[in-house]
Amino acid sequence: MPMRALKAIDPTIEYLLKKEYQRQQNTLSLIPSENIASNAVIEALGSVATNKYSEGYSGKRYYGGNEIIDRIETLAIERAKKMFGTEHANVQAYSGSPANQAVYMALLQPGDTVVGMALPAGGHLTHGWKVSFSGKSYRAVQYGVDKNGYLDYDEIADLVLKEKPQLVICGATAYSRIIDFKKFRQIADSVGAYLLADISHISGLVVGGVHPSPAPYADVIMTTTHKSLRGPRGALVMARSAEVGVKIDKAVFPGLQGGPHNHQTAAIAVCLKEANTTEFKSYAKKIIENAKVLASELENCDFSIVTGGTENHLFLIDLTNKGVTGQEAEDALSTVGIIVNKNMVPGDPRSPFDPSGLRVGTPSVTTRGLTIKDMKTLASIINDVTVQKPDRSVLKKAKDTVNELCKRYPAYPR
Ligand code: DSN
Repeated sequence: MPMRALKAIDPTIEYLLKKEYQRQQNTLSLIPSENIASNAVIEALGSVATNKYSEGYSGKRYYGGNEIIDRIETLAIERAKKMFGTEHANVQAYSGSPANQAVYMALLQPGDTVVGMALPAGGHLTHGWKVSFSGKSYRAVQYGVDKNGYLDYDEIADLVLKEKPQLVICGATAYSRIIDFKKFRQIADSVGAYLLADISHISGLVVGGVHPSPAPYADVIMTTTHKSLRGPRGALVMARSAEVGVKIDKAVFPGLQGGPHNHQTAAIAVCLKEANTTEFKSYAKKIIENAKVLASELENCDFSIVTGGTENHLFLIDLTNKGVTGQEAEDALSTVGIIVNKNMVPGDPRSPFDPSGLRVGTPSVTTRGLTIKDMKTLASIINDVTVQKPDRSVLKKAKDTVNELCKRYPAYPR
């Protein structure tokens, strides 16, 4: 990706971006929330649409000169509605956390009760965790997972009946099983609550047809656009009814944000077009196949996989029996070019800064083209490296293999 103008003006940033490009080419990301946006998405992101102010919505802006931006935003909205099967879509939220904040603002009053999944159990900061706006400005009650790592729907139903929230949130950042949106709808209905499905992690699987959709059940669906959906950083907030849609739009603008990031909107439109292809469906299927093989190969090497496997793009490894912490494993794997993130496991006695587990996911490597056979190779490397004080020759051999895989499956083919 030549950056001639940048090099002339700011060689330091050009150099650092080149280094980051090389880092991405020369390592494999197994971070489940990361992916590789296409050149088309990146071109839209780097476009002149960034120059334009467009506060408001298509046809009703507070600035002149928005004829073209209106067309871009309308295309993004129409594609999102069609793809996810919703009545309404807002494409302006800057990213997932502000998008969830907009949902709270649209549907709740400060102090209202929200039931969401706890962060250490696999939820998200904005699902009611105490340090985020969602736990500070609302009465947040959290559910977790059972001792085997599964959602316990009966327990969640009891909690909701007891706490009577105005909003129930389902969706996770570290949960490897299918989410039963219909059950969550029934649970929310038991107290007349709204249901928000945060499908940021799995939206690529949902539109790829390999994970059930929350569209028939959730009042609001929120997804970031840069995870399995493989677009630019950004978010979609979609509503089942026009009535809720109006509230969402008001909350995003003028409630929380000013001018939308039009270059981001254009890139979201591009990623939605890319997601509406048979190639994307095949990619979504392969993500899960790769994750299942990687998890079972690791299990064969005596790694303890939370819930014993996966039905989506990710899984958690509890490293306790290996005598290695999440941080140690993350560091060791990083030295051989495999990028993962340390993670808490259910009931983790350790701190989030050095937890007992790793979170592993396959969207990024699947985009690069890695296959089931390569998952076996990766499992073998992870097994060799995730030990106390790995031998130098082991590390070198692992790094050579990762280098070879990176060359065979470039993030950005030249
Ligand atoms: N930070 C994201 C993740 O890694 O899952 C969630 O927003």
